[in-house]
Amino acid sequence: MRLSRYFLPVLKENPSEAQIVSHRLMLRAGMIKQASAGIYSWLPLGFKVLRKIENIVHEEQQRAGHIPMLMPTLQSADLWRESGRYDDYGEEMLRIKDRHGRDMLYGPTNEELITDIFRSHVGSYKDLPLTLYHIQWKFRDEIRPRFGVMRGREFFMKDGYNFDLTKEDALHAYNRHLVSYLRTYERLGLQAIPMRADGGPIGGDYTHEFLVLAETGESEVFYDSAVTDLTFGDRAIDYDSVDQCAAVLEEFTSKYARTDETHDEALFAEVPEARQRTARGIEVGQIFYFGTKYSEAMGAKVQGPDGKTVPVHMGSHGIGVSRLLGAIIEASHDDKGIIWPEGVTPFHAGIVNLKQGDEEADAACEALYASLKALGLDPLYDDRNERAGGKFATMDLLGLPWRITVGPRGLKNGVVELTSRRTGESEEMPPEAAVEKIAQIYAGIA
Ligand code: P5A
Repeated sequence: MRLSRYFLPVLKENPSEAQIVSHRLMLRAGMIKQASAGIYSWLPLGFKVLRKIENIVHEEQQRAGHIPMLMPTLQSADLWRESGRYDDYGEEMLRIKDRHGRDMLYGPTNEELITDIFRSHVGSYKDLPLTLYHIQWKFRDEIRPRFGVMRGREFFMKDGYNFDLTKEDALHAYNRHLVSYLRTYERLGLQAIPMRADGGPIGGDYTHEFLVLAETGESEVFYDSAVTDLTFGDRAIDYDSVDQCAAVLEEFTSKYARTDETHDEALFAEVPEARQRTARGIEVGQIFYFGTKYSEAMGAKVQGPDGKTVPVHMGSHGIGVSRLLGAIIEASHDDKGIIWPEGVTPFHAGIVNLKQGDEEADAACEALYASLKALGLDPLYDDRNERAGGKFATMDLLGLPWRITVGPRGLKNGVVELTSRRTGESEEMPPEAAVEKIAQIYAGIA
C-alpha cells in the first residue's frame, strides 16, 4: 500500500476522551472511530489487524478440530425464554421488536441458538463429540462502556460450543480449548494466564478466564508468580489425546491463579510469600463447562450406546477478538506509539523515502516495494511529500516492526537502513539484503 493512496486519518493531538494508552493509540493511528458509546467503526488499519487476529483464531480453532460456522447477530427471544435467560440476563441484553411485534434481541452470546441447531439435527451419540464455533459480533449493553474496544457494547467474539455424551468427554473438550487458547495467545505475542473464575450469566462452576497482566486491566487477580514462567511454545500436541490435553491443563492451572471472584485468602497464603502477587489483568477469553444446563432446559438429547436418551454435556468457550487489539497494544507500546508483534502487524514493513521526488530515491523505494510484494509480503510505502521527521513519527506511531529508510546519501554507498521498531537498532545494508532479511523474519509467520 502507498500511504498517499491509503485512508489513514492519523490524529496529531491526544484525544481527550481516551483514558488508557491502547484507546489513545488506536484513535491516533486512525484505526477506529467511535460511532456511538461503546460502538466503533473499524477504519482500514484497525480492520486489517482485526482480520489478522481473527485469522489466527480460526487457524488455531480448526487445528484443534473445531468446526467453523456462522450464526446471526439477531435472535428470537423465544429460545431464551426456553432456557430461562430472557428474564435473567437483565439490562445488558438489547431487546428489539420487529414489525410484527415479535420479541428479538441482539445476541450477547449464543448458547441457546446453538443448542437449538444441535437438537434439530443430532440425535445419536455416534455424531459426538462435536464442537462448533463462529466469530461474530455480539452486543452487551454495558453500563459503563469504556477504554475503546476493551469494553465495548458491540464487540467481536469467537464463541465455541462443545457437545459430548459424558462429563469426562466434555472435560476433555474443556482441556482441548485451554490448550488451543494457550497457543492462540502466544501466536498473538501475548502471555495470557488461565485463572479460576466465576460462571456469571453463562453458568457452571468450572471455568477459567485467560488474563493478560496489565495495569489498566479491569480485573483484580491473585497469583503465584511461578505461573508467569510457563510458556506453551511450539510443542506438538495431539488434540485427540485425553492425557496430553489433561497434562497441559494440569501444568498451567495447578499453581494458584484466581480472579477476585474466586480468590481464597487461605489458599493464597499457602503460596510462598516471595511469590505471592496481586495485580490487574485484561480478560481476553473464558472457557466454561456447564454440563446439562442448556441441554436439559431445551431438550437437546442423544441416544447413547445403551439405547437410553440422555441430555448432552456442554461447555462454551469465548475469545474477545476485538478486545485483543487493545490488550496487544497495552502489552506492546512505547511513548512513540504501538509496537506490533510480527504475527498481527497490519503491514510487514514500512518504507520511508527521505527525499520524495529524488529520482534515485524514488526508484529505489519502488524497487523495494515491488520486491517485497513479489515475495508475498505487504509493505507500507510512505511516498508522501513530507519532512523525514514527520514520516518517522507516523511510522513509529503505527508500530510496524520493521522500517526501511531510503535516502540519496545512503544510496550513493549502495545502502538503505533497516530499523527494528522494538529495539530501535538500525543496520545499513544493500536493498536486496534488507528484503532478504525481512523475508526471513516472516518466513513461517506471514
Ligand atoms: C463463552 C463463549 C461467554 O460469553 N459464551 C460464549 C461464553 N463468555 S464471556 O466471558 O462472557 O465472553 C467471552 C469473551 O468476550 C470478551 N468480552 C468483551 N470484549 C469487549 N467488550 C465487552 N463488553 C466484552 N464482554 C466480553 C472477553 O474477552 C471475554 O473473555
